Amino acid sequence: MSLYDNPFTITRHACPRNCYDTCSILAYVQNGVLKKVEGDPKHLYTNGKLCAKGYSYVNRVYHPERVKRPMIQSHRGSGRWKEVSWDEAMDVIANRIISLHDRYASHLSLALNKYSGNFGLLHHAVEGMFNSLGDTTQAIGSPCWSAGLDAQFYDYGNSLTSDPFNIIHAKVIVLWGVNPAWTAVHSMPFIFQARANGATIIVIDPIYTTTAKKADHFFQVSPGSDIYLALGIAKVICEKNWQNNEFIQRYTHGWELYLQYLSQLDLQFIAKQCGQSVEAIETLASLISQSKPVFLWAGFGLQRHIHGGKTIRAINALAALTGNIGLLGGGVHYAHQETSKFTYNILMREKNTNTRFYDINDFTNELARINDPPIKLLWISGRNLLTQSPNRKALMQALKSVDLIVTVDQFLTPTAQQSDILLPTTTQFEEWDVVTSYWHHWIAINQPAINPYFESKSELEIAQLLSKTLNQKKPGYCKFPTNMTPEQLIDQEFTDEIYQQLEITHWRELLESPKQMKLPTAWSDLNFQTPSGKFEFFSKRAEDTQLSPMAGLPADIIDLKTSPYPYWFLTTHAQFAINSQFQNMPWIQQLGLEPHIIIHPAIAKKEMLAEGTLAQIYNAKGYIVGKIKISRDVAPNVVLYYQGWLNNSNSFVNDLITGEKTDMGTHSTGSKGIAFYHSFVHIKRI
Ligand SMILES: Nc1nc2c(c(=O)[nH]1)N[C@H]1C(S)=C(S)[C@@H](COP(=O)(O)OP(=O)(O)OC[C@H]3O[C@@H](n4cnc5c(=O)[nH]c(N)nc54)[C@H](O)[C@@H]3O)O[C@H]1N2
Ligand SMILES: Nc1nc2c(c(=O)[nH]1)N[C@H]1C(S)=C(S)[C@@H](COP(=O)(O)OP(=O)(O)OC[C@H]3O[C@@H](n4cnc5c(=O)[nH]c(N)nc54)[C@H](O)[C@@H]3O)O[C@H]1N2
Ligand code: SF4
Ligand SMILES: [Mo]
Repeated sequence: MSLYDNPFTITRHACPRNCYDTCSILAYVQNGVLKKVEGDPKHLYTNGKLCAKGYSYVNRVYHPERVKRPMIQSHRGSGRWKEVSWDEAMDVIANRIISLHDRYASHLSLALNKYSGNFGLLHHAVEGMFNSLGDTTQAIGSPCWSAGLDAQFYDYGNSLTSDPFNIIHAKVIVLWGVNPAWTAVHSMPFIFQARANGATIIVIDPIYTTTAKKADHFFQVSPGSDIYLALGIAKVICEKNWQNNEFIQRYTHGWELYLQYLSQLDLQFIAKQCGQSVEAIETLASLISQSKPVFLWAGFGLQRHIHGGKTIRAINALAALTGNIGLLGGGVHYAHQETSKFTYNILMREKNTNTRFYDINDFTNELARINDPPIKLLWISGRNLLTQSPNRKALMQALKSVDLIVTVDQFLTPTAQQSDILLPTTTQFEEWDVVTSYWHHWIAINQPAINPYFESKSELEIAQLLSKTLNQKKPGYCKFPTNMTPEQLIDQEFTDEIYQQLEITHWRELLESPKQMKLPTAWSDLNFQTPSGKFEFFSKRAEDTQLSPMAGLPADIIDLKTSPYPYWFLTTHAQFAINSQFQNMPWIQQLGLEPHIIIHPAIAKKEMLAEGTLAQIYNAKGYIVGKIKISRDVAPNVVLYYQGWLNNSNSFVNDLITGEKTDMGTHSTGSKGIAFYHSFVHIKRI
C-alpha cells in the first residue's frame, strides 16, 4: 500500500512555543501516526507556511530521545534513571506533599517554576493544581519581556499592538532591536509588501542581522545605547521644528518638560555614546518625521538592558511627538495580551489566599532567602531553568537545598537531569488546548490528533492525577477538578465578549479555522489609559515607583576601555531554535550548523584570534569555549554567541550572565526583568 492509499485525517493545531508567530498548523495523520505538518492557509498570518522548526515537529513527536514513561533518578545528577509507573511516581510525590504539610503546617514549602515551554491555556492547570492545595510558593516576573511592558504601561497605560497586517500601510518601518527574519518569520512577507508599496525599511541593531540585510538603512548601534539615539533623534526633530504640534497639544502630557529636557542635551555627546555620527541621527530624524505613518517595532532585544524600559519609553516619545499613534500602519509595537482575556477559572485562584511569590529572575538567591518554611519540593514545568537562567552554577548549588525536584518535560534536558522525578508530557498534537499570540490577533486550537506518545500525559491530566492520588490518601485534600474534561474546562474559559470579538458562537468553530479577533488599530481612539488620559512624556506613575518620570539619559556611562571585560556579550535568539528547544531535532541537525563565538575583525586582530581557532570567553562568573567566526556583521565591541544553542554540551552561555535587573517590569509582571545583554566578557585563544 502506498502512502497515499489511506487518506489522511487532517487536524488543526497551534505552535505554543513563545514565538511571536504562534502559527496555526495542519497535522496529517495516517493510521494513528503523525506523518507531516504544514502551515494552515486559513490563518492569514501563518499563511500556509511554518518555519524550519515548525516543519520539524514530526521529528519532535517521535524523537528517539523523547521521554516515554515517568522516571525516578536514584541520586540527583547520577544519570541512573529507572522507569516507573505513573502510580508509583504520583505516590512518591503525593506522600512528600502530605509529609511536608505535616512538617510545616502549610504547603508553602512547595514551589512552582514554570515558564514558556507551552503557553497554551490548559497548561495553566499546573498553577490550578498548586492553587487548589492552598497557599504555595510560586514565581512572579518574566525572563523575557517585563521592562518593555512597563514602558508601554507608563506611556500609554497599556501595551497594545495593531494586528501586524497593518504594517503594509506603513511608509516607514523601523525594526528596532528585533530580528523578525529569524524570530517572527511570518512578519517578513508583510514587511516586504509594505516595501513594494513604497515603504522605507530601517533596522537598528548592533548586529547586521538577516533582517538588517533586507533593509534600506541599517544603523549599527552600540549595545544598550539606544536611549541616546532615540533622544538624539527627538532633539533633532524639535530643533528642526518637525514635530506635530497639534497632536502634541491634544493628546500628550508633559511635553513642555520633555522639550526643555531635550533642549539641554548635547548632540555630539549623544552621538558619541551610541556610536553614530550626528548626520546619521539627522537622517533618522528626517526619515521618522517626514513621512507618515511610521511603524516602529520595538523588539525584546532592546529591553534586555539595564535601561531597557526607559529606552522603549524614549522610542514611544518619538511616535508621540511625530503624531504616529493610532494610525493604520503607524505606532510603536511591542507586544500585547489582548487576545488572552479568558476567565482563567482553571487557575483556581479563589482556593488560595496567601501565595508566597518569589522572583523568577533571582531564583538562586530566593532559594537561599526563603526559609519560613524553606522550599522543599520544586515542580518545574515548561522551563529549562538551567540553560535559560543567569548564574547557572550558583543555581545548581542552590537547588541542593530542595528535597524533591519534579520536572515535567518531553526531553531529558539539563534541568531534568538535575531532578529526582521526570514526568513525560504530551505535545500539541496529543492534547486539547487554546493558544493565543502576543503579536498577531489570532486564536487557534489544539486537538488530539494522535494518542499520547507512550505513557505521556498532558499537564492537565498530570494535575488531575496528582489531585486524585492526594484525595485517595486524604479525602478532600486537593480541590482541583479531577473529573472535568479538557473540553469542559475550555468551555468555562470563553466569555461572550471573546465570542463576539472572534465572531463565533462556540470555541469548537476553531476546529474549522483559526479566528482573528476584531480589535481596533492600537490607540485609534486616542484615549489613553494613563491618569491624564493622554500619552505621557512625563509619568507620575513612573515617578511614584522611584523611576525617572521621563525617559532621560542614564546617569552612568559604560567605559569598556578600562574594564577587565572589555566586550559586550550578546546572547541573542538563534535562527533554528526557540530558546533551548529544537536544537536536537534530526532535521535541524542536518543543517550542520555549528555554534560559534562571532567577533568583528577588529577584535580578532587585537586578541590574535584566527577563524576556526578555539577560544575562551570569560568573565568573573565563568567561561565557555567555542570556535571563532570572524564577521563584519557584528559591531566591533561585541562578542556574539546565540543563547540556548549548546544545550547538550557543557557550554552554557548563562554561566557568564550575572543577571542584572532591567529598570522596569514590576508593574506588569511582578518583578523587574533580566538585562541578559548587559553582560561583558574578555576573550582569549586556548
Ligand atoms: N543568555 C540568555 N538567556 C536567555 C535569553 C537570552 O536572550 N539570552 N532569553 C530569555 C527568554 S526571552 C526566555 S522567554 C527564556 C525562556 O526560558 P524557558 O521558558 O525556560 O525556555 P525554553 O528553552 O523554551 O524551555 C522550555 C522547556 O519546556 C519544555 N516543554 C515544551 N513543551 C512543553 C510542555 O507542553 N509541557 C512542559 N512541561 N514542558 C514543555 C521544553 O522541552 C523545554 O525544556 O529564556 C531566557 N534566557
Ligand atoms: N528563531 C527563534 N525565534 C524566536 C525565539 C528563538 O529563540 N529563536 N525566541 C522567542 C522568544 S522567547 C522571544 S522573547 C523572541 C525574541 O525576539 P527578538 O526580540 O527578535 O530577539 P532577540 O534575539 O532577543 O533580540 C533582537 C535583536 O535585538 C538586538 N539587540 C540586542 N541588544 C540591542 C541593543 O542594545 N540595541 C538594539 N537596537 N538592538 C539590540 C539583537 O542583536 C537582536 O538582533 O523571539 C521568539 N522567537
Ligand atoms: S516556532 Fe514560531 S514560526 Fe516556527 S512554527 Fe512555531 S510559531 Fe511558527
Ligand atoms: Mo522570550
